Amino acid sequence: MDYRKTDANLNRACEGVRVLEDTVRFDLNREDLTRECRSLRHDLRTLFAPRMAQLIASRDSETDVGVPVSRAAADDGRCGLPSVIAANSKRIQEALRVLEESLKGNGFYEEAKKAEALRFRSYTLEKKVTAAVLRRLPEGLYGITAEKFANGKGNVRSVREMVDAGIRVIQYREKYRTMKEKAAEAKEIRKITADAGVVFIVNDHPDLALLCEADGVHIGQDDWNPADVRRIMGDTAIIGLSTHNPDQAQAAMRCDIDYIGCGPIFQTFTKDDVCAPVGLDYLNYVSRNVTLPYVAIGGIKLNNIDEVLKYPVRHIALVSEIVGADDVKAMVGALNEKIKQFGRNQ
Ligand code: 3NM
Repeated sequence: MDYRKTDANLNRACEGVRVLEDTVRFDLNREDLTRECRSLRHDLRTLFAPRMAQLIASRDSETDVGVPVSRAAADDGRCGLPSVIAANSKRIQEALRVLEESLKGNGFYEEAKKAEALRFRSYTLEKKVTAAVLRRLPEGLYGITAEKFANGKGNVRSVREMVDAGIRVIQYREKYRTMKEKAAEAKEIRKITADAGVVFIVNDHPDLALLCEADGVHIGQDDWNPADVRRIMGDTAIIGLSTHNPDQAQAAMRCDIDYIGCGPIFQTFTKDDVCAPVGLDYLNYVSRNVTLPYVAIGGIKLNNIDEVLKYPVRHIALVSEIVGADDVKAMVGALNEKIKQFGRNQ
């Protein structure tokens, strides 16, 4: 048995799984996926547990000719969680293939088959973790277009200003334009957001979201069925659903969606068919009872955001206050300052 090679690849595979595990655990708060990663790591260690003494004894990192080669290699320029997950999944799979071949080459066919099964598990895990990462809503301010309240500015210009001001998620919401006009705007907004690495969500229209390759769709209670939207959009799209009371929040948790809207917190004149404000009571309920990410929305302004930030909210949408600001950058800066004061990530 080539213990030194086996030891290196066992460590490589386990380290790769750890990167996935800590991403789903600390970045995504996903207990189910944390459990799956842990179980894969555990089964891998168990497979080699009887040989642990020989593996450790064979270790000789100081004379490894691969160390200077790897040190001299250029940085691969990896950036963002999806590429970290992709790179580490490859690391796991490659290491498992080497382990499998080593076992086979030394006549341990049964164990080689187990290593192969672990490699197949890691393919599925990669798919699940990648989907979870892609479906994560960035924390902080959530920007939404509303041309009617943007002081004569078009939606595209509003988006450019919001993105330049550092907002990490933009929703295209436009009730007063034709589908043709919406398609043209959405495509332009996709380009701006993609260039800036900003998440782009389309309100109401899964077809439009697919057309312009948006990251997700936001729907209201009377729009599409969330399960139908999932079927249309696929496993890696973000789906958000507006909710206005505890029953809707509970129902939302049984759906395959990624966040809920929680509002209107205060009175708003931005949405035509909106219900009466549900106030901070509903936000309080959601913060204590809902396991999905939630976006506080409706009538939130610079002068009342403190009230909202007293709750453990991580996503806040302000429509008219941002798109209608004379200086969007200054407004976003002031709002982010408040968010920072309350110790929340931006
Ligand atoms: N959804 P403003 S309230 C788009 O309660 C939207 O689901 C709401 O605009 C909900 O920040 C709303 O200008 C409009 O009050 C929010």
